[in-house]
Amino acid sequence: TKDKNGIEVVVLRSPRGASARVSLHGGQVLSWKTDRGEELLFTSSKAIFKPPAAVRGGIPICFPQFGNRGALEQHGFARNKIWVIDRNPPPLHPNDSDGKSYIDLLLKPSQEDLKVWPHSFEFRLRVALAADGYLTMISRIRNINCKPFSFSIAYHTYFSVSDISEVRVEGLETRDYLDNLYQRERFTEQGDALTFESEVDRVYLNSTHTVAVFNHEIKRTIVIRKEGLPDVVVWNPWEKKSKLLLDFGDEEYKHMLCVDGAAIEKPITLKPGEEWTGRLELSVVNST
Ligand code: TA6
Repeated sequence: TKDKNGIEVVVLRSPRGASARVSLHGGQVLSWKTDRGEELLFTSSKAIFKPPAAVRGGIPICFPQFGNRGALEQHGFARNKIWVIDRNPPPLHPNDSDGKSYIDLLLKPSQEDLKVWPHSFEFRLRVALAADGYLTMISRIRNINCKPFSFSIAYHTYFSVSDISEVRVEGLETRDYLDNLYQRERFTEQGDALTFESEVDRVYLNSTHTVAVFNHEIKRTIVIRKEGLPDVVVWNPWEKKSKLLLDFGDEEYKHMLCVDGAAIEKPITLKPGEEWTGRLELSVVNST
């Protein structure tokens, strides 16, 4: 269906009333709600809905690169492309289908994509909503008989929070991270949980553990589990950077935090015919 902004969206619903809205533009999850109708993802009130460009918020897919190195646009082109519904996807494990409401999307390079990134790939994305409201995103990226290529990828996940000063993130203790505020220099996280008092723009490395985002004020904990995604991006632009973003309100940094399952430090290389799978599962516990 088309939503109020004229964007093609697919609505996933769980039997108990949880829901998710997935846009064909960019394969972007625009909304993920609990069975009580609470919106768990942040979307900027100044978001620009100009299909197929990515919308500020939700979960844009950063592929085939994260960041703005090299010839591609920032975070690659996948989030700015129209995806199609994949009517007969190659089978996934029954756990990824049984009892779930899901959609399969497919992105293949256009002629102009091949000019900037000359690799023939197929990117299959399954977004699935489980009966208990968990959201799962499974990416399967295949090299279609071309020379080996490498890519980095991130599910750029904007979580909605009541107030950033009420948020702490656990599961990244002792991890090394690349700090985008210091020319991607490498540091080691000493503290216990992460708390937020200023701009943060980091890629935590080799974190296979579960990551949890605690928002005390509203008694909500989001649990992030991932496979094939060793890194975790943590980003909050804070006040100064927010003012530089056209599609982001000056005060909105207080109500969002990006914690992204990603594979960035060690790009993934696929030989002809090889396929990579990356899986992200988001769940809410202790919700009010
Ligand atoms: O989260 C890391 C980051 O690269 C930040 O530096 C900031 O640029 C953010 O992504 C948003 O990027 P975007 O291209 O969506 O404005």
